[in-house]
Order: sequence, then C-alpha cells, then structure tokens
Amino acid sequence: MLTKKVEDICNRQIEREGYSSNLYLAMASWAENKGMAGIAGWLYLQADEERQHMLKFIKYVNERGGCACIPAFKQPPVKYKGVAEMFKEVLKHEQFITASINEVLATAIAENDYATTNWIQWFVEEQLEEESGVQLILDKLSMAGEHGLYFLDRDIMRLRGEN
Ligand code: OFO
Repeated sequence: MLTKKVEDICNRQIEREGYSSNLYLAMASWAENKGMAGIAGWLYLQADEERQHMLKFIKYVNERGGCACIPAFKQPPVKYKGVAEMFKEVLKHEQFITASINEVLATAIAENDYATTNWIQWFVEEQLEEESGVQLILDKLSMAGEHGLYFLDRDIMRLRGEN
C-alpha cells in the first residue's frame, strides 16, 4: 500500500508525463505543418513514449492500492520560434522532468517505501537517455546551422538509436 505522500507525488507525475506527451504532440503538429516530416515523426514517437510513461505510473499506483487520478492538462504552446528554440524547450522540459522524478525517489526513500524506490529506478535511467538524446539533436543542430536543417530532418530518426 502506498503512503499518501507517495501516492500524491506519483499522481503529480501522471500529470507531468501526460503533459509531456501533449507538449510533444503540439510540437510534432507544428513541425509537420512546417514541412519537417522527420522532426515531426521523432516528436510523435516521443509523445507516444511519454504516454507510456504516464500509463506506467497509472498502473503502478493502482497496483499498489492507491488511486491514479486522470487530470486535466494545460494546453501546450501552439507555435515555436524555430527548430533549435523548440529543442531547447524540449531539453529544459526534460531537465524539469528529471528533477521531478528525483523528487518521487526522494519521497519514496523518506517514506521507507523500498518497492517504489526500486521501481522508480527505470525512470532515473530513462531520464539520462531522454536528456542525452535531446542534447545530441541540439549538438547536430548547432553544427548544421539552419542550412543543414533539411539533412537533420531527413536523418533524425536514425539518432534515436545512437545515444
Ligand atoms: Fe517521461 O520522460 Fe520525458 O518527459
């Protein structure tokens, strides 16, 4: 059985993972409308992954005798200044999510909840990958400059397996 504090912070994470999914969907839609099919495809996949993260939390909370709440999500931005700015936003958001996952871990430790302490490790690892994957795209973007955008858009899917 989850303690109230662990249940609450997991529910907060359900909202954050769901928002991440919607944020990347909004970015995917923006990129698709700008004709960047590769970048849009990368973001659509990322949105799916975030939904899976949300589902993992929902199932875990319910399995441990808590109650997973499905929240309302605030609307993500519709427009972005450019591709580099957008990926900087992605990195900033992932750093926020990493801090948020660390707070779930800290709460589980403080509550002597060893099962959650153990279970959350998957997310700790996942966040390393998420941040380094986005950093890799930002590095390629700054190397390529705006003129190289065409090639990045064409090749971005290959980067998913590279970090
Ligand atoms: Fe769920 O890892 Fe990104 O937000």
